[in-house]
Amino acid sequence: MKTVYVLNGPNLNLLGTREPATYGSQTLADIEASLRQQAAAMGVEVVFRQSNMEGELVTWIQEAGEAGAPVILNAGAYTHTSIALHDAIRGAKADVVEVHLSNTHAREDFRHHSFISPVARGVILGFGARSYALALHALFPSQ
Ligand code: CA2
Repeated sequence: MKTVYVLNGPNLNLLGTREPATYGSQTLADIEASLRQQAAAMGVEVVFRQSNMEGELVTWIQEAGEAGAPVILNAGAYTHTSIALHDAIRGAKADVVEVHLSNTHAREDFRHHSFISPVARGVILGFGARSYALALHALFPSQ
């Protein structure tokens, strides 16, 4: 069975509790449940994780690369700061789709730069929880 890693960075565990105007009202568990349902219908297994720790995300990207599994990555604020995540994606030759709930380009200047985008296969942002589903369909178009 094909596998996709869905990796979520810092503070995404707070989804659904605050800032619904920016991030929607779904919790991360809601997003996980909906993605699992869609992936199951496509015959794809989901490894879904969240961490507030940069190094843990690095380890998981390496794990996905070793497994040859693509990654849907919402690195949260590390998107805008993390050379370590950039290097992990490059080093692991991980096949990454960068996703964001919000349209980061329509927000503060410091959210306009991504260290992930140059090493990602593609980027999907601004569609709320649907960004994750769109990434899943982008990775597995014929399933
Ligand atoms: O839009 C996205 O998906 C982001 O990756 C979310 C990050 C933000 O730093 C990025 O610039 C864009 C923040 C996730 C934190 O989410 C919260 C949810 C509720 C309350 C507080 C934070």
